[in-house]
Amino acid sequence: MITYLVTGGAGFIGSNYIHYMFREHKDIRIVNLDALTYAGNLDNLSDIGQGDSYRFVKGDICDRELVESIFRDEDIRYVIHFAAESHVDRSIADPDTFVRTNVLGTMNLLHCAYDAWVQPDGTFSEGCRFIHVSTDEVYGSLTGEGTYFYEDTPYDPHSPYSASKAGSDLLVKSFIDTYGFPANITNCSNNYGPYQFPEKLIPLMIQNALSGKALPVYGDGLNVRDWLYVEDHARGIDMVCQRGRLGEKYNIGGHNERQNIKIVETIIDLLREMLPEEDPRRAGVTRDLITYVEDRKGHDRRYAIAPDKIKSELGWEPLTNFEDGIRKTIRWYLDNEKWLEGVISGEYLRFYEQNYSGREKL
Ligand code: NAD
Ligand code: TDX
Repeated sequence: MITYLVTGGAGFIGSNYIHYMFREHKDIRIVNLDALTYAGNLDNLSDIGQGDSYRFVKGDICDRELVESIFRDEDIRYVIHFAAESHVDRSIADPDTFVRTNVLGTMNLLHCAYDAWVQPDGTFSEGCRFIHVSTDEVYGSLTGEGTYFYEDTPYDPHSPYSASKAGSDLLVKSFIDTYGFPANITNCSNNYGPYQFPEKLIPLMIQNALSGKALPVYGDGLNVRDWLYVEDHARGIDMVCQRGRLGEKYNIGGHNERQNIKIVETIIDLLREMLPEEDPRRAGVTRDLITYVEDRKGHDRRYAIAPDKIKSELGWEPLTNFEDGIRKTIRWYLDNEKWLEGVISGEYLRFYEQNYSGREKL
């Protein structure tokens, strides 16, 4: 039985990854360390019981004693590090929390994994590996058509979120370069799918449209993001963990670039198609809900990943195209309205008010 330490496994991508891993692998044990911030939700994993193959630990990745105790008590072979503060708008309002969790938390995990895995001769226990899950936002913003982020594209982060992720990437790189620490960094494009917290574009637009609320589009709505179905990301991480060359960095993305406004229009069209005729909300889901609002500060114009390396070295390819993925996602939110109601807590409503009420309409 191989034991994984997954951090942030109660969040969006982490919980999808845990579901994926239990579906795809037998004889694995997952220890899920998560602080259960506003973004972490044990309902995402309600079908997975504590037992021989799964243990949940509520705690902070910055807590040295706690993380050391996990490495002492468990025979951790792989660390899959998702835990982070992940929302750009929150990082603009409160950068410090991002530095603490994303930079110092990653540093703490690196220390503890190093201590647990290092041998007397300075090499590391056979087969151990640390996967640092990061983002394409570290590369900054693309301008020219047909340009892409490659693994050697220089870092140029603009938001406190992406700067904190860039800092954590560089700390992992420093451990690889200095100590020969067994790690990989993966940089993925925008994910979408089940269990995504409704502060992010796609679930926010689904939730607002269902409630007849305005759909707030930042700026001119022509910013481009490169969307990947979350399960394809989970599979990419798993492939890097099993077969990636140690010390290498892999970009993950499916060449699916879309302007934000097109995403919002697609969601409206699909909700109209998928809501039953007799659902009273259907009539209110129209393009009239689209409201252009003041732009995000430092808003990156375009992201687009070149996934050539992970394709050629590991044979990874996305299996879900956007047309299917967005339908599956909307279906999931329609079928899981209880989940959605459950995560929209007082804290989220306060954030929503702070982020959107001050924005001028354009
Ligand atoms: P999320 O915000 O949905 O989940 C983050 C999880 O981390 C939550 O469960 C939260 O409780 C936990 N967490 C936060 N601070 C913690 C701390 N101090 N200690 C322990 N746990 C803590 O985020 P996500 O969208 O699932 O992203 C996961 C990772 O993937 C992040 O590192 C993010 O940078 C990266 N990433 C996200 C995307 C995307 O589109 N969402 C794309 C590329 C990379
Ligand atoms: O209300 C909104 N209106 C709007 O126009 C929101 C929430 C977003 N947007 C725009 C901003 C972006 O151009 O939509 C685009 C996507 O926004 P987010 O969902 O906030 O994602 P993004 O900022 O691109 O970052 C995401 O992808 C990379 C994740 O949140 C990061 O964690 C990940 O690293």
